[in-house]
Amino acid sequence: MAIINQATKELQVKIVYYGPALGGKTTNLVQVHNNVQTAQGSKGKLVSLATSSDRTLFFDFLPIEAVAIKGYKTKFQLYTVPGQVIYNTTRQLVLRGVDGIVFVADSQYEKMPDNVQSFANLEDNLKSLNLSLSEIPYVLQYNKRDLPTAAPVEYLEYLLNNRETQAPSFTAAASSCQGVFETLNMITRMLLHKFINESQRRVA
Ligand SMILES: Nc1nc2c(ncn2[C@@H]2O[C@H](COP(=O)(O)OP(=O)(O)OP(=O)(O)O)[C@@H](O)[C@H]2O)c(=O)[nH]1
Ligand SMILES: [Mg+2]
Repeated sequence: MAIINQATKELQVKIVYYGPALGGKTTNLVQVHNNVQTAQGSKGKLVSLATSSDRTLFFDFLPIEAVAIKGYKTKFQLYTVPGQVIYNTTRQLVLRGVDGIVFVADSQYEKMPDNVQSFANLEDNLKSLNLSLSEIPYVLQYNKRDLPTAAPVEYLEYLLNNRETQAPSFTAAASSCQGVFETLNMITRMLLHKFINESQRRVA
């Protein structure tokens, strides 16, 4: 849950990277961790709880502190869920208190069923927390664009972003950091807009 402190002008938000197994969620956090210093502000330690083969077992966690935005000292807590289907209980736990979501889809044709299944699983898990995508800011990232087997963006849009209010979507090749900060900047902007504007309106 976002924590906003008007007195100290501090805002803390939780962003969860969600998506199918091996889609590139952990890679996004690794790239943010490696490159954030110059781009956005100070960073904390990247904590990864993974198996020996680098599959996320519980989650990854990366706190980053942005330079003051609109006079607020802003802390973003970035989490990834384990994408493997069997770890659903863990995904539900990590989603608790989520403020914003980045859905990392794998662009490869053969991964489309996994993408669709993971997106439906996200909606189900939000529902079990009495939440829905209509109230939680989220963005889509179509990752692995560098691979020759990547499906056209229009196809991904049709499968994952075919609704009345479309979410912002970004193409990415997270392993070479392409699109990683574009995605993060958009979700943080959406969250700042939501929380700072809302709370200023309440105060006014
Ligand atoms: N070619 C290519 N490979 C990528 C890209 N992004 C990630 N990968 C590779 O895909 C594999 C899986 O990436 P991870 O970041 O571990 O995927 P994940 O979504 O965290 O997977 P789980 O933890 O199992 O849910 C790794 O070998 C990455 O190097 C990309 O943009 N292009
Ligand atoms: Mg992972």
